[in-house]
Amino acid sequence: MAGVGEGATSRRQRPFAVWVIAGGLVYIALALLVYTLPLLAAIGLGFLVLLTVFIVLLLVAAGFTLREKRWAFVMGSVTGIVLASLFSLNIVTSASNPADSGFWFTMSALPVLFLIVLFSILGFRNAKAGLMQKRYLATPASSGGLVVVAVVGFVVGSLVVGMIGAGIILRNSTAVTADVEIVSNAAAVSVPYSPQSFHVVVGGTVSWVNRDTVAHSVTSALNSTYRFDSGLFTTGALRSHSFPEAGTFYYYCTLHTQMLGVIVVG
Ligand SMILES: [Cu+2]
Repeated sequence: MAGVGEGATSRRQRPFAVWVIAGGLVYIALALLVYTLPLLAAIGLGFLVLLTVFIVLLLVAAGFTLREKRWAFVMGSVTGIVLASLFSLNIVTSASNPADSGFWFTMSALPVLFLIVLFSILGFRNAKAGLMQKRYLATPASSGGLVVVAVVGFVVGSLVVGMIGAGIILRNSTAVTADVEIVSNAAAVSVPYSPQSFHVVVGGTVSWVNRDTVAHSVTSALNSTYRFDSGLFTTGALRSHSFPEAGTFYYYCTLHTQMLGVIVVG
């Protein structure tokens, strides 16, 4: 029973820094789950396993961070940084477009990761002497608390501005017309590029507009003798390509390889 009493005492005395790190890690784990759940139908089993591994690693690191284990400080930061680098392509396209479904995730998870790494480095360096010895790690009424408030303020601000921007982008994008539309929820439907087959004369230009809330590409099929690649483009964005020779050209999306379309030239 002595152990229970001890636990209650140490919980009350836990330094502010470990709450910031553990809270941040739990936030990223939950946000990752919420962000990827609607995409589950479109992603493969391998990705699902990877996702589960990351969520478990984040939660384990959070738990042991609360116990002020030095290795947990390292584990949490490294897991977060590896996760960010794996998603770097999505992060760039999501952050550039508030109408992208990943915008909220990127704009909240990245600043939170910054806090995790910052407090983990400081926590690791001060773990031997004890985190309570440094005021900025021990209590929110310190420079450490100010940094957290500033970052949370930045996140809330960018999400509010993003919501306003997303409304404007979505309203404007309905006015944009193109030959082929990338439809809403494209990664999960049977006809992602509509019309799936588009006919154009030799030398003609085909345009695509993205009406989905995630980035996609228009990229020639791997076995195609004629290569073209739009690169990733997000909600409301337009891409076009001219076809100088006759033929049947299949294309797909580099992010969602099951998305297929075809251009018939001639
Ligand atoms: Cu795609």
